[in-house]
Amino acid sequence: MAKSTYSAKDIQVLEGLEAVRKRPGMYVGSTGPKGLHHLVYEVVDNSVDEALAGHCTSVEIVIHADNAISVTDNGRGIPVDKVPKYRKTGVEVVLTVLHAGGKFGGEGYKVSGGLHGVGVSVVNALSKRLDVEVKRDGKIWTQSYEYGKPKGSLEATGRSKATGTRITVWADDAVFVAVDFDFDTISTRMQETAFLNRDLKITLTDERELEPRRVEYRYSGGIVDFVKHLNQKKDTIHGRPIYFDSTSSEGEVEVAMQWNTGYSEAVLAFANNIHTHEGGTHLEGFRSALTRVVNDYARRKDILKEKEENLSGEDIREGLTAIISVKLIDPQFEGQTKTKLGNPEMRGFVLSTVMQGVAEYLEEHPRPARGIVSKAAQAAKARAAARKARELTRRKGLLESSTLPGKLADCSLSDAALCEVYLVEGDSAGGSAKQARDRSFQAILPLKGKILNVEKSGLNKALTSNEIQAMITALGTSIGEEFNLEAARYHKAIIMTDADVDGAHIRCLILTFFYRYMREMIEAGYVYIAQPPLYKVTQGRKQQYAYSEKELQEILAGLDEKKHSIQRYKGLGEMNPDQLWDTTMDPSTRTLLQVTVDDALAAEEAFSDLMGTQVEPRREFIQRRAKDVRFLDI
Ligand code: 0RA
Repeated sequence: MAKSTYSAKDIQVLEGLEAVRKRPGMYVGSTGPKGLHHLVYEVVDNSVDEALAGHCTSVEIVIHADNAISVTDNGRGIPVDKVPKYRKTGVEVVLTVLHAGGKFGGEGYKVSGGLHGVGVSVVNALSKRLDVEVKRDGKIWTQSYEYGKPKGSLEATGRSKATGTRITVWADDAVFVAVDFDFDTISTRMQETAFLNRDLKITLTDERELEPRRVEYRYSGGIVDFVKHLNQKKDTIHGRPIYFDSTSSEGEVEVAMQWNTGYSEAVLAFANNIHTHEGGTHLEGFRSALTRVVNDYARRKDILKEKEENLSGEDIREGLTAIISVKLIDPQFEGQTKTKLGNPEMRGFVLSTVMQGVAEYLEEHPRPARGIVSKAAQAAKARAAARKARELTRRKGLLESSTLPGKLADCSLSDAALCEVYLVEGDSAGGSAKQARDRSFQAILPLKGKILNVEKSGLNKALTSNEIQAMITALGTSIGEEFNLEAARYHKAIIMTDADVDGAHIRCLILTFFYRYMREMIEAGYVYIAQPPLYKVTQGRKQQYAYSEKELQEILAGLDEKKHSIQRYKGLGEMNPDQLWDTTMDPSTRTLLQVTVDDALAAEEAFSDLMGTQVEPRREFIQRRAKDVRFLDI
């Protein structure tokens, strides 16, 4: 009996690839830059799985001149012999069967089931070409694919004693909005991966420039180095990060933690290298253990008196930077973005590990232990004071929009979705903006000088600032625990500051305020930065505006010989209301930058560079980035 050469399995494979190409967003999130970069992470994750299994020490990523990406590892190499169930080579199964990753050789932890872990076959389906090279069994094996389909069979094309896999992909420009990769985006992510996999060497090379850019990450301290890196520009309470780990039948857990003198909490939880943004059982276990242990210790050492209340978890975590990394065989990812760990067994496992690890540390390091407890006690006092201040201001109606600030020139429409408020630096620019605006939907709130630095001052002090109160009441959402996005009076809050260093500073202060107390405004996409022009070029009666140096050069190149003049706008005040409307406020012609907080890690770094207690990073940062506000658009 002749077997059909075209089996049911083949049809399944083709249908699978078709499904991916029909709905790429379902598999990689989007067809924008985020989805495109997922392709890279997906391929890299497979190499990292080899590292997790203990068979791979190095991953090399190259962005080639034509935007192809290759990922090379020194793992075992994808199996080249036939997998009976599919009557195809292991290579072809991995590259064409959806979710094949764990179907054979499925032992060990895998980055599967989450946002990634959709399998390299998805990458293959979304690539106009993919080349694979495997070194295994003394040979070099190669095969090429187009749009997910093999162009020929896997062939031995050379000899090698080494083992490993190289996958090179050319993303399909008919699927993705654009196929150019961003070095910094990949680099940041690879650094994170390197921190999470102690001693794994990851290199990234960009061959698109004449002078190739290259970074190499390898951390012998693993997540301890990660915590040091996050706290690098902060003043810490104790010398070395606390570290402990544990392995059981449930899996592995590793924790590194260190307090700094700041007010924010940066506890990042990972499961099988995936950043679990939405938290989950491992984070719950960590939090309850920490709260219990620190309170137990404080009571036992009589730092917390009998009549005093327990320290709250929030108070204990103020200024804490920590990484919790768990590895488990069968991770369950839940939540809206599938970044919440669901495995119930992780709660108790992490809890008991953290209880023991932290208790031991506190017992053995009495001096840092006192520092940690007294920091928490201070936080508790500050929080109580802030609550009082808030109650006081609320009683006075200051946080409610029933009494709008006197300086606010409100708009007449009441549908928040249509309304915008300009937060304008200085009374004089505020005056121009008031004259320029379309009062039906544009409100103006002038802010005086430097608003208070909220990172340094803490909530209760921030609340006593008139400028901050004016912003809160105008925006209508209240702040912190009482924040309510639905109460927002405007769906656009547009920060408009001068195009100089002071302007950049004030912009950052306002953004820090949003970041710390109204983060949901940023997440909802309600926060924007206005883009006033830098130059006006006048020739005869014709005026043109330039928003960057490059635009200025382009305008100048287009001018004929006649005399022209260039005016450099240093402040908004130098424009008359008509000019301000035309260049910066007219929705049909203006450009607004939408502020997004996508990468909490980078944002945390940017904000503490700018706003932390150390002065030097701040100066450097402002000098480096004063002209470029796009750094926030991450
Ligand atoms: C299936 C089974 C085995 C390894 C791999 C896949 C594998 C896949 C990729 C993708 C990129 N690099 C990779 N390295 C390995 C186990 C092989 C064995 O048991 O020898």
